[in-house]
Amino acid sequence: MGKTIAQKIIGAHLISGNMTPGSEVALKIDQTLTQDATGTMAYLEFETMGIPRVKTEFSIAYVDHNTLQCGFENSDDHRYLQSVAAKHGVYFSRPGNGICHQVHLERFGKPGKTLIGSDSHTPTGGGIGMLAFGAGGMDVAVAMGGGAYYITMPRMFKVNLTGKLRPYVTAKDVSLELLRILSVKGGVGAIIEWGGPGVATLSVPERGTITNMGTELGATTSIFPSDEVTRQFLKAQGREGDYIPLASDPDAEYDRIIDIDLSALKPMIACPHSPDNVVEVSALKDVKVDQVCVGSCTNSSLLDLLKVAAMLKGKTIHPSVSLSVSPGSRQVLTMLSDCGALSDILASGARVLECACGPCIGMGFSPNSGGVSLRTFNRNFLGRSGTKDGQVYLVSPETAVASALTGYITDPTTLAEPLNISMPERFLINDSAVLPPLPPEEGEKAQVLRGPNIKEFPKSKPFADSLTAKLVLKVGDNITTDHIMPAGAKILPYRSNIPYLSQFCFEVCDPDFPSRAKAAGDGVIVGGSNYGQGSSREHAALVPMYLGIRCVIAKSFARIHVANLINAGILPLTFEHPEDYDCLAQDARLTISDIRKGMEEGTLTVTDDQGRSFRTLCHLTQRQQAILLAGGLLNYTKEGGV
Ligand code: MIC
Ligand code: SF4
Repeated sequence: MGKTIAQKIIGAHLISGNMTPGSEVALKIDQTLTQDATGTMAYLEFETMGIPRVKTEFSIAYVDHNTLQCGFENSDDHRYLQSVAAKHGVYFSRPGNGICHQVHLERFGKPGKTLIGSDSHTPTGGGIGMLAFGAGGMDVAVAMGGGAYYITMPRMFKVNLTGKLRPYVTAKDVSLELLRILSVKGGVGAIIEWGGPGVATLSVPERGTITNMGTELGATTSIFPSDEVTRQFLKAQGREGDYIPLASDPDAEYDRIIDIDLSALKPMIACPHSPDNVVEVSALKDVKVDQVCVGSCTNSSLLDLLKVAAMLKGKTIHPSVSLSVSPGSRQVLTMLSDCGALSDILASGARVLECACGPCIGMGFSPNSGGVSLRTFNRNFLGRSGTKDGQVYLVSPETAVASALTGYITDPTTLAEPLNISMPERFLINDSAVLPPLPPEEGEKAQVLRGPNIKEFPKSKPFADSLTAKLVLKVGDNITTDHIMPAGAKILPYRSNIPYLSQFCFEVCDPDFPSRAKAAGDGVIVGGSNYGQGSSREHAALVPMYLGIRCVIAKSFARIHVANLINAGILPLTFEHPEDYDCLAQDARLTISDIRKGMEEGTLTVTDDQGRSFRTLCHLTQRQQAILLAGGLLNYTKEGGV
């Protein structure tokens, strides 16, 4: 039987396991990336492993999330990251150099290689034919130390593209259309491969937009073939030598095939507060707009911003709209400036922000109270913008600009002038903001600079054979890691200070949760389906663990979060009968007995204080069982586990 692209790359990186969907495979990882908000934790974990130098082909630490320095905290973290990276063989991308996924695609991603990153949008690398996964910081630390990355072998989906996008209809609309079809749960357990004759019409940045947003489908990752378009892109980045062709075999088999005709697509928009709440832009034409933000790792490439500039040229944005533009990288910003496009953006009245995540993670530019904000980003979860009653919509850069000009949500295809923007033949190459690590002899002696913001890593407890704990929180479906551990300018600087962060755990759902959980001692959380979707932040597991949470029982889990729970030593259980969810009430005392035997058999019985019992499933590999019994991955590794 023929192979898909992902099966070929997995096959070439397989350390152990078999490639039948559902079984565990251990993969060799070629490259790692971290960003600052998750990176401090990842390097603290790496340091505890005691390995002097990373063992990957290439590892890099980006600073793009916590760039505002409103106090010493972020500056201290940046110094820590720079020094720990230099010491241990990791490249360091300085603050201002750009958003990790954009810079990685431009400068370091390579077709056919494996990449894991401590950020859920790492699959952006699939735009260049990499097999790239988002992961928790601990998994990245292990991979930096040369350890394998374990995943459940996914099913293979194919999106078959035909036709060609019409003017003002974009890659973002393709992503939103797929979210409309599949929902935020539709990609769980699958790798999405993009194929068909329409692929050749899409540039690498457009492919990157699509693989980036595959994360919102819950997919393990997404990938495009590596073809002539990829070669041209790499050549324009001065990296033609990194090109290899990659395609699936003609007789490769897929578990599901979805057809999308690019020519028939219309501009789409995701309404508050979920990326799959998608309708056609034209359906919302009377909605007044307060704020428009262009940028984020989804839509901040040079191609995107040249289009934005062309649409704004000679025009002024609507007086009631505030427009921000955050270029994805210094390369993008410099090239915009060199060709005059930056002046067109500035002359329109837009505010140009730094090359960083910025408003996407609530680092400034929060909307006004109840304000309507159109964003070219990938997530519009409740409260993520920093304004709890903000109404955030997700759109393409073209829809964003059309709306910024009119003051209302506007379908850009109603605009008269067609855009004629193409990819440059050569990008401007200047990697001076990427600092190489110290040579090994110097690295050994180098000092790591730690500020007072870095607090001790919380200790998790090994499991005894039975657990009695209080049900401290019951939540519904599609709980995101932004609900569990919010981000934003006020909290993000404390990503290496778990005790401080813990005050904000589940703040949007139930501000009393932290005090209740602490008072309860051992606690359980009950969730609906797709619990833990969204960001890869392991803080959404470490903080509940710090607050005493020992177990989460849900209807289903998101992939990265369940791995983070296990790494943090929290037992993830799935209801065998989802109706049992309805019978559970907050404050119940739950007992789980015969944990060791139940883990081996894959089912555990939970009994409440009324004597009612229900069964839960825990399909854990032997390694995962051992990690949990040890009380988390760090304890397991210290005890010699691999
Ligand atoms: C996000 O988009 O939610 C983030 C911020 O990039 C996160 C990582 C984090 O929480 O630091 C992600 O996507 O993994
Ligand atoms: Fe940064 Fe936003 Fe991308 Fe996350 S989704 S990496 S916060 S730009």
